[in-house]
Amino acid sequence: MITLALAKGRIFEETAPLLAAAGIRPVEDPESSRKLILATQRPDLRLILVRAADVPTYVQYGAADLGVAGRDILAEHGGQGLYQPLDLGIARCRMVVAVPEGFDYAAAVKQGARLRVATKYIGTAREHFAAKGVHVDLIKLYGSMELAPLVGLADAIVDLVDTGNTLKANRLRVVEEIMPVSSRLIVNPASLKLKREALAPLIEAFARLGRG
Ligand code: PRT
Ligand code: MG
Repeated sequence: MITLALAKGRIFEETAPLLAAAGIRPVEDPESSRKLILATQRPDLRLILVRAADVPTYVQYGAADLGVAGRDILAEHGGQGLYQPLDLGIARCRMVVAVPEGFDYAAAVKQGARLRVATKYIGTAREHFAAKGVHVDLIKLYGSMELAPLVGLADAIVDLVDTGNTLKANRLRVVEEIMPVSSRLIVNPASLKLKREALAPLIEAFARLGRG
């Protein structure tokens, strides 16, 4: 049995066409089903649905043989125990530093001010600001980071931006780009050895269909 870990929402929606092109279709719609293990029309392949941030953990421990995870999630996870053969080029966005429109970020940094930064990407943010020599106190949030500067919780946020509409609607602007983000195929190294015959054609199909 091959187990593929995916997150509902963006990741599933953008992975589904790649799966379909590789001849894999879930037998139920994950968005409406409450099941966490979904059979596919291939008897030797099943999907498990987990939180986006948990995909690397399932693959690292071999509970899933492979998965699809954003570079944002992988950077935060660290990538230990994961083989990352492919950038699938899906679910693209950017990880950025954003501040309220009226906040002079450059001046604050120049003055050596200590900034409060809210984010769910604590590790990545710490590395980014340390490399720039910017002093920060990081505040861990689990979502809706855009709210934090509006209510005085933080001076800045580290978050993902796609169209920029969410930042704009909340009167925030990008001041630094941390990294471009897209989703990658991740594989458990032991699975790759033990199930190579089943996994190799799948990885090759993803390689042909992805746009990395
Ligand atoms: O839902 P859950 O809390 O479990 O996790 P999640 O919200 O992180 O998962 P999900 O499914 O929303 O995102 C999964 C992955 O999609 C992320 O890990 C990224 O790799 C990728 N991705 C691509 C994005 C975006 N684009 C994106 N725009 N993830 C989140 N966003 C957010 C962004 O932070 C902003 O708040 O979408 C909002 C809208 O963006 P704009 O700029 O288009 O307005
Ligand atoms: Mg979400």
